[in-house]
Amino acid sequence: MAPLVVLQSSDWHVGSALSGRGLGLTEEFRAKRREEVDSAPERLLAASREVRPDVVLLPGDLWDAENVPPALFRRLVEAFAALAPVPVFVAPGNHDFAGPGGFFDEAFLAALGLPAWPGNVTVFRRASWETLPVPGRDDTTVTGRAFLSPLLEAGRPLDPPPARPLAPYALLMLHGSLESYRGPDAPTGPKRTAPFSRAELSGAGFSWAALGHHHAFEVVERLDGSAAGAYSGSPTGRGLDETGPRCFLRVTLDAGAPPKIETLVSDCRQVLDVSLEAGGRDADGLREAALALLLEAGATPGDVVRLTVRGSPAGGTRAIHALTDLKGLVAHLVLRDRTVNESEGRTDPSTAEGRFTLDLEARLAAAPDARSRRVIEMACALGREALLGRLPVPPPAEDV
Ligand SMILES: [Mn+2]
Repeated sequence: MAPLVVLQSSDWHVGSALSGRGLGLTEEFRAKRREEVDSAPERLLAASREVRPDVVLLPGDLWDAENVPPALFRRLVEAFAALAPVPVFVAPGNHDFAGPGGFFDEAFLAALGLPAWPGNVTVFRRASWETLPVPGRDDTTVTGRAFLSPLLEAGRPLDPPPARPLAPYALLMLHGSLESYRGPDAPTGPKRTAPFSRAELSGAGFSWAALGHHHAFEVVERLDGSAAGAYSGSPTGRGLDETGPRCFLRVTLDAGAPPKIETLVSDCRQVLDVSLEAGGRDADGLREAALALLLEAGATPGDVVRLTVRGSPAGGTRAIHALTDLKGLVAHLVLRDRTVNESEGRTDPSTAEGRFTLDLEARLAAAPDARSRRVIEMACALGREALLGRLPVPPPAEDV
């Protein structure tokens, strides 16, 4: 039996606006990054030429919203057609759901004069599990299902699991929330959809599960420690919930051996979110510490970085001003000042500064939400600067 090579990716979210993500991207850079997000189909094609897979698995969220421009859909199907004769399987997720009148609807495509899905692509269009053969591999099947709407699904897709087909290589595609997932985009409460547990996935008995929905690369292990499946994660970092290296997965299945998982770099830059403790440093000290931090985080000139400074710098040192020079080191640097000026008598009620600080700290403690807290923090920092006789410098605009 020949080994089976799978190329896996998901959660491209092409057509993402990339606004309101707390990165304050310039218009020019945002346009560039949007084009990078939208070029996922071409990058998958390039990866496929390197990997030479037997099958490509795409478990959902290829586009971000139903109103994705037709031009982006066209790019997608053109890249898929160029993958031929490699068979491609798509299991629509909650963003690219397979509802009537959408891009998975052949009649809708014909009416709009858009290209049909190429012959090498198989789309799961039903909400119930379905098992299909893999063209050219009579030892392999793919079992999948589709989201038919963007609504969250509370039902457990693997309880009970679909019947494990008899084929030696039985692949599963599942768009949903692994309950133990711990990535930065891990859902809290109701954002969870089609939930399943590690035990349910292991128990379903498939050779490999290609998972979509969560955006960080994460392998799900069986109870014996071998890999049952993985989230490849999104191939392009779009925000602070998609930090670090991004990848496509090459998975090799070989008879009884555990699956071999290799990552292929899928993004030309990364989003990094790092935090610096001011630790009483002056401007030079802060710059030096920030440089060391960026180096340690693996920042490269193409990256998008948010650097938050916390704690207390040396008296009179303004962290943001000290670090502005670093902006040239990466493609986009967001500086966040969360420092507190711990001067003596900071909360001494016999001084104006002390009374002001105590009053604002009381308001801070009673603030109803994160936005109000942030507004009070800024008022406190600027007001104290003014009371100390220093020119208050408003911080750069930020998404609260
Ligand atoms: Mn997604």
